[in-house]
Amino acid sequence: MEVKNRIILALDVKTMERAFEVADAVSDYINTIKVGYPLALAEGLESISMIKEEFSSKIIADFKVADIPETNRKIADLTFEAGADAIIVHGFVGADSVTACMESADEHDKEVFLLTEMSHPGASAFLQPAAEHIAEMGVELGIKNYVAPATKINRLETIRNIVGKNAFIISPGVGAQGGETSSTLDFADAAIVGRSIYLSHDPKNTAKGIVDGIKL
Ligand code: 3DU
Repeated sequence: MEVKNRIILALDVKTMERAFEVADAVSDYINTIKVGYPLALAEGLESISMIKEEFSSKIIADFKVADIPETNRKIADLTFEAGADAIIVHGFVGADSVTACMESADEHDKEVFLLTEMSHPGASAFLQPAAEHIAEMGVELGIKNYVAPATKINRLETIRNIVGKNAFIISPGVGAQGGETSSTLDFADAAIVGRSIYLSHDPKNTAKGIVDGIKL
């Protein structure tokens, strides 16, 4: 996936009005938007196509899909039919559940991102011990896209080493959660930034500042 300026906006706002304001403000700098449960539950799945059409952006649906294969398949089908370019899928549920999403993606000519490990402190209890196995499973399944944490650079590096240099890694946790853009981009292809941008007084300049910092 081509991500302009290597930054993805996590648009975790709860109204379409605010989503449009923020997406419009950053549109010179960011062309890839992650829509998750906050916006989709508040405004419906059509929030995906509305943003996509208005800003010609790519949409990654962060639904952290984690169910049995049959249900995963339905979730992925609905998400792709709503216009998402990619969907984020949990790996801990196992190969059959992930494969169901991959089959949906293939049929719709869309993409799957495999979530290996999360960025918050609590993830160290159960997910971290499994993360390397999850990444290995992704490689065995032929998955190209991964999500790995910006808050734990050594873990991000470990996952990069498993999935290889040709894999595409996006990394949440930059800014509000304490991760730094430059060290994240040493190992990830793109950084995901949410609150630092959409809660700032001036989302446009904040996005510009982040992008300018990458170019230094
Ligand atoms: O912390 P921020 O506001 O920059 O947002 C980070 C986004 O990435 C947010 O949508 C969150 O749900 C998502 N995310 C993580 O923060 C950590 C993960 O491991 C996976 C997704």
